[in-house]
Amino acid sequence: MDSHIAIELFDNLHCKVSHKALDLIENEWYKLSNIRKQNVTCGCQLFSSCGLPCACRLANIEATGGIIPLDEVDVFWRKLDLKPSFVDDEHVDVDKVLAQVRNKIMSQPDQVKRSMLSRIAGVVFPSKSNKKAPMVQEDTRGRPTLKKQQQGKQDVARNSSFTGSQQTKCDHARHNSYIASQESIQASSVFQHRRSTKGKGKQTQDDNAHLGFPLITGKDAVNNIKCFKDSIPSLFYPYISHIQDVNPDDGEFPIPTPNALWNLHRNDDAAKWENIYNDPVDNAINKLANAQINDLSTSSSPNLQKNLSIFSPDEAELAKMLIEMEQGHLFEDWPDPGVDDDEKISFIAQVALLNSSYPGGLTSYIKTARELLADSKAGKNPFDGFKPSVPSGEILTFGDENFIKYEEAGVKQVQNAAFVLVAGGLGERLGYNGIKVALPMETTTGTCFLQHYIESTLCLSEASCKQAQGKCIRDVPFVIMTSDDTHARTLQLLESNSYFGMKSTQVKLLKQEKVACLADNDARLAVDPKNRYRIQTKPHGHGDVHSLLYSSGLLKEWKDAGLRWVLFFQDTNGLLFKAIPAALGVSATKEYHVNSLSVPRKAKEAIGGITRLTHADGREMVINVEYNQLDPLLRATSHPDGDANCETGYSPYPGNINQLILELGPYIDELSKTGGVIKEFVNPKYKDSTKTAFKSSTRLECMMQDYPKTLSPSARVGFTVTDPWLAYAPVKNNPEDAAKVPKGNPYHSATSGETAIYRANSMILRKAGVKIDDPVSEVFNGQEVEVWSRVVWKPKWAVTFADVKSKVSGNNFVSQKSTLVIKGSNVIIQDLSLDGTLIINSVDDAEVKVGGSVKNNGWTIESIDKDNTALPEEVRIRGFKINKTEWLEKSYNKPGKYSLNP
Ligand code: UGB
Repeated sequence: MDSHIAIELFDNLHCKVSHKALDLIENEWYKLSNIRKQNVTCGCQLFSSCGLPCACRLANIEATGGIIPLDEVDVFWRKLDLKPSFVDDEHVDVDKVLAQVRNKIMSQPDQVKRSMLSRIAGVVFPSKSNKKAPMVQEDTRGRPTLKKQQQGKQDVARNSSFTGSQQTKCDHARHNSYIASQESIQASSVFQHRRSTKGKGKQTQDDNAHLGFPLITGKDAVNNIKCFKDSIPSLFYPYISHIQDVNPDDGEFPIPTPNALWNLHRNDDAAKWENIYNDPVDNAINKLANAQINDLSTSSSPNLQKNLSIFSPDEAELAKMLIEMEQGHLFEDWPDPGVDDDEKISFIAQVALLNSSYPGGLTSYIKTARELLADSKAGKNPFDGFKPSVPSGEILTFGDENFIKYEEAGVKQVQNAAFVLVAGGLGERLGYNGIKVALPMETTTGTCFLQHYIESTLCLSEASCKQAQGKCIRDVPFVIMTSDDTHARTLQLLESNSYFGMKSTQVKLLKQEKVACLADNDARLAVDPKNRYRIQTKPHGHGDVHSLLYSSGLLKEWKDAGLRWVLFFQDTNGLLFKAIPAALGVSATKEYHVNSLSVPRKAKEAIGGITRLTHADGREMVINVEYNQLDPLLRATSHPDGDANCETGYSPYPGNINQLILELGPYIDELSKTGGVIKEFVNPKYKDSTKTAFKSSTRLECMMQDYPKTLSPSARVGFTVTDPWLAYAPVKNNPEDAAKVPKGNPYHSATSGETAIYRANSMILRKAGVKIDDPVSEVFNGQEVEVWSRVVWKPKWAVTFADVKSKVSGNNFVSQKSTLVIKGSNVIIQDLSLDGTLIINSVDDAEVKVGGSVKNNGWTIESIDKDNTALPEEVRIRGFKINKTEWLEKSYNKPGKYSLNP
């Protein structure tokens, strides 16, 4: 090929460089026109691999009206044979050729040697090449300045394997043996396009991306896009990297399909890449089929319709479902494909999660929401037609014969029970920054709620085994329901404390998902005010625990293992385990399918009331009526005083403390009918009396104690009332709100939660015969509380009243200012007089008799300022701290019999 002779551009090169070099440059020259037409970039392969001017360099030379300078041709081509050459495709004898090359190089002057060696090194060790891509002037249209682009290109040229400048788009397949590593190809290829967030900014700024072709760059392509855009199915847009007007005479269809485009650019060496390219094409075809189906249903949402191409068939199906459920507003502001695609895909991922985590899916959620919102707007009372009355249940008196009998029966049942802690609530009312189960239950020992719950469960289980003459058949399951707000921190708390002595396999965490918020009475899902690609969500309530237990398969597993009971409890009640054995005994003795643990309730106290509801049509149920519903229900049904105390000083309706004991068999039977779905409610805050708009978005909620609502009248639903001081002292209210609680009603704060533990333990010791001073009254964080002796024991010392009684004998006395901490299972308190602080630690096999007189300055309680940020939050929310002034601490670390008698 000598036609280059006629091209002016080559004038400098005639007779100065080899014919092979001229042929290669001429090829590149012709390639330039294709590159221009197809709006692809050069790739600089000829320059990088052969040291000859590549297409973009030729274009630059031409643009400046010059001719190719001799310096543009590597010295290699100027010194070798200038005769025309032929491409030898036959087998290459590497050793022979290398020997020839070596001889040739050795015969050159030093300067030429260096040049040749550097060229060869550049080919063999491409990453070390110092060849740089040329400057190409472009309209930056908001992209990085030319200087910055140039820097980037140079870096790429240095770092990649002959992929040329960063602009290279479609050259990968043509590079054959010089192709870059697969990772670098993928970084810019269609495969990465959909899920990649990299380069998103660049694409969104590109006009072509705005036309829906994010892979096509350059203003020259705009005309082609405009011409053919409408003839190409929109779902292909994101995958098309260039468009060319193909001449119909070539036998090609004038509108290029992706395959046609591909064929235009492929060569045999690159065939291996074809499969990779085919996948997205096949995908796109599938999507087209899917989009055509969906087009029918998404026609009311043009923005969604345009974007269907970016979704997989399943994702498109979800989007279609939203349209069918009249949620088109969610797509209202969506830009064309190519812009924010990743956000759109994560939006659909969120929809998928909301859909899968709600029994019956989002369709069911929206339908129920519409019904409940309509009822709420119409002012329909969920208790319409029902008359409330005081139910009958088992009322226990701590420490009497009956109580001890039930405790014993309950302990026996523990090894047939599973314990379920609902701890998904963030505790907004408390305003504590950590998770509530990590809060110290009391600050004398600093034991947190979760540790106490786990240790109590283990000890009850051990006691149960002992009762069954050591026949321990299983580890008692312990489930914690968490939420996104609490999950990671709960797991971390468990792991960093070796599960507080429980086997990690015994503990299961079930995470509840939040539900979609509702923006209006039509149940239009609320868009997150901070992110248009997110649906706003809020917690669904503790009622989720039933569907989670059911869907996790745990209930069935437990039933198969022979369990009989499931116990549910809340996150911050330090007294709870004092009532569990007796309440479980009541369940077993009375064969209750549902047993709600309750306490006497002060009228208007913020806990639900257990109520018998009887309908005019004969329906009847014993159910918790939430505190905000009880008063209106009573007033509406011939109780003009509403929620009021009776002669006992308490409301006649026992207070629900959300400690439920369900019998597993009937529970599974019921859940297999309902799937664990609990009747929900909605509580919108309307802007005005027209009830047409909400102050803020609302959502459906459900409560675990509403489980009996769907039970048949034959279900045995009962309750067990215990003394108010024994079983309930939750930590729910922040100091400010607690201080506003009407006098006489419980504060439910960290202050009252801790002091209630000292009171209960002191009262139990009193019942067991220990003389304990009366409490003194003090005010912390604006709350007046009784301060009793700080008596604390580990569950291994006693889990029942019978245990306490068996470990206390003789004449014991504890003064009000005293602290007594018992951390050992075989510690006998006998004839002890304590006026100060005494701490006993002992291993299980050590039997320690503690008596005599202990007197020291002890640990005192000091009032603190809740706003003093120098103190930890855990302390500030109590309003007091413990000053450890003087104490006697004894540890018995080896088995044996010991006596402490100071
Ligand atoms: N909880 C969850 O696990 N997930 C959730 O989505 C919400 C909560 P609150 P609430 O004992 O004084 C209940 O918020 O709901 C957990 C009863 O309904 O402390 O206002 C959360 O982590 C009410 O009848 O209580 O009121 C916590 O462990 C009354 O008995 C538990 O659910 C009241 O408790 C309770 O959540 C009470």
